[in-house]
Amino acid sequence: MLGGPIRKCRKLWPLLILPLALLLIVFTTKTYLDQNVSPQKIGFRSRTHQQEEYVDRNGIKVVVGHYIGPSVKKLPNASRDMINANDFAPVRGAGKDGRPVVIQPKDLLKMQQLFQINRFNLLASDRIPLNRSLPDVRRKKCRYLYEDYDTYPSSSVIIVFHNEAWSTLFRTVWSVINRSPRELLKEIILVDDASEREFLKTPLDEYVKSLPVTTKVIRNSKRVGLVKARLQGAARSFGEVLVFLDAHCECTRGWLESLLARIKQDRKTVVCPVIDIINDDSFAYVKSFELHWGALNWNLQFRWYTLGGRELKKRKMDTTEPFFTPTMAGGLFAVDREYFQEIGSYDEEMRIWGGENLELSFRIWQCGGKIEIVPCSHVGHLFRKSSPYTFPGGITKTLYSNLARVALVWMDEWAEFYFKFNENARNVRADQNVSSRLELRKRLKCKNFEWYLDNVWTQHFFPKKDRFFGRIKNLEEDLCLIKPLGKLNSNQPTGIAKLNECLKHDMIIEMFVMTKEGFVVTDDSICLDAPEKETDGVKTVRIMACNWANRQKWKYNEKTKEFIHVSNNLCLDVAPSKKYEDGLVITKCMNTDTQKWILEAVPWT
Ligand SMILES: *[C@@H]1O[C@H](CO)[C@@H](O)[C@H](O)[C@H]1NC(C)=O
Ligand SMILES: *[C@@H]1O[C@H](CO)[C@@H](O)[C@H](O)[C@H]1NC(C)=O
Ligand SMILES: *[C@@H]1O[C@H](CO)[C@@H](O)[C@H](O)[C@H]1NC(C)=O
Ligand SMILES: [Mn+2]
Repeated sequence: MLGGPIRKCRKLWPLLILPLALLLIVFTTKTYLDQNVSPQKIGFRSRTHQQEEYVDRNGIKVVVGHYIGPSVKKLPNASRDMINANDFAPVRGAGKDGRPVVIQPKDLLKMQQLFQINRFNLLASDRIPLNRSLPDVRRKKCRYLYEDYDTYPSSSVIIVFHNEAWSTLFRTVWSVINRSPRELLKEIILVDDASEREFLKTPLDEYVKSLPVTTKVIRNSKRVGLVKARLQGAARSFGEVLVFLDAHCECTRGWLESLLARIKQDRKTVVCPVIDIINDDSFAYVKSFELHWGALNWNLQFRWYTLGGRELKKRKMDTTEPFFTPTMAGGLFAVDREYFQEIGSYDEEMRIWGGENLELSFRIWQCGGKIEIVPCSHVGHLFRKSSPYTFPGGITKTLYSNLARVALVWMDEWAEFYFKFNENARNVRADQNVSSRLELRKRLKCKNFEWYLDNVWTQHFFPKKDRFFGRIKNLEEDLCLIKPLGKLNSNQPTGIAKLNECLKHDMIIEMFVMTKEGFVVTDDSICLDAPEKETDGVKTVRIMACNWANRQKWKYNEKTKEFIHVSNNLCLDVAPSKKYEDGLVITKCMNTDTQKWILEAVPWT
């Protein structure tokens, strides 16, 4: 009697497990979403694994001026001896002409151990000679543009280092020595921000004496941070132009002349080279993409964005002409020494690292200067997936204090917008005394942030009085448009445009701007996009990097509540399946309820 039902149960239990498993998946996914959705976490926690440098949609690795936290991977630790050893042992021809270095399988464990010291392939670096050759990556015309360089201002190259590897540090130095006209290079200044490694102490002092260019070494016994260390270097310099470089760069031919030429023309222009990529695994030198400019996202993280419209056309006209950029990455730039002092050098209250590049960028533009990228100047920078540096005082407090200062001094109403969505910054806001920097702003008669947005960063996606900011809600479904979470390590997630429960609190992932031109943009320059031409079947709406083309233009009809894709004259709608996992489409306008949208404005000032 009992046998029957039990056996039946046995047959049934896989059927029971399945829904349970599904439930579990749904639950964990939801928890994951919830965790990532709170505002302070969007700014930081959810990005813990994000890289200091990332690979963009074009497969190009770019700098992000933002600390990301320690490496995720657990590797065998390097011993104390390994950390203090200088195992630089060049192999003839290794890395020649910027080629990659290949490590034999027998050395892989050692390679992994050494990797964590600086978070790059130290074993590979230590095999490449200090004066390795690099390809001339400039456009041909660049070679003849700067032949009268003997009339250019002289320069001091300032390099701050903290526990840098010997080979990367001195390859930087040698690339400067080998590829700068001696007349233009007054000196090199190495500023040690309290390094602990033995070989960076006396051995470095001794080695520097043998260099063919005057090289000063400034020491700090306590960590002072990037800003103070650079200011120490600037204070001891004699060149007419200050050139700041990171301690893991390699300069290519013509890098310096083209920077100095622009400063000679206009001393209020701060110039940056095109930053190429030194691969952190192979040390290959890779030319990077030029049609980018530097800006920032809603969390005040430095970002490279692709150009479009007028700016792109202007740049394509003469590819050797310097072009302007709203912000600079901060690691590599040149500035007239006196002009740097006139505009207030750096905010000395900024600690360790982070935010100083934005502060300087806003200040230069708002106070009458310019920032430009010089396409004839190419410098390779070693990009890492994680930062090896320690942060005395705590990363969160340090970084957000710096960023709060940027917002409080330069961003006017947009500071409130930043604090609204960024709890970490909000928490340290009251601790900031920015009175001396505000005085500086007044003394220099600087323009306001609105001017900066309107005139410098014309493709910005911040809210403004003349554009909508808030949620985009579907009337029928009572759901909100959401920015795809995307993969970690990618700052420009793309995907099918989808709806999500409207969140009770104002969260960045549900916030959109609609510009006067009709672009529907969210943080990180991501736009609502649909195919421009007639395609067969369903036209899926995507969320992807803004390209400022017609396919990303929309029109909202207040009366009918329709959201119209301009070039197709079709209406934004939920997928025919009506399952919101299937995302949004554009279809023939029929004024059905699923085609009705509410723009729910969210106050931001
Ligand atoms: C590696 O170092 C970390 C911190 O210094 C320590 O916590 C960990 O136990 C070490 N791991 C090994 C395998 O020695
Ligand atoms: C590179 O440096 C080594 C010594 O460090 C020297 O022997 C060699 O001649 C240099 N090569 C060039 C091309 O300068
Ligand atoms: C802020 O700093 C200035 C000097 O830069 C000082 O005069 C002022 O008293 C400080 N304010 C507060 C509230 O500490
Ligand atoms: Mn760097």
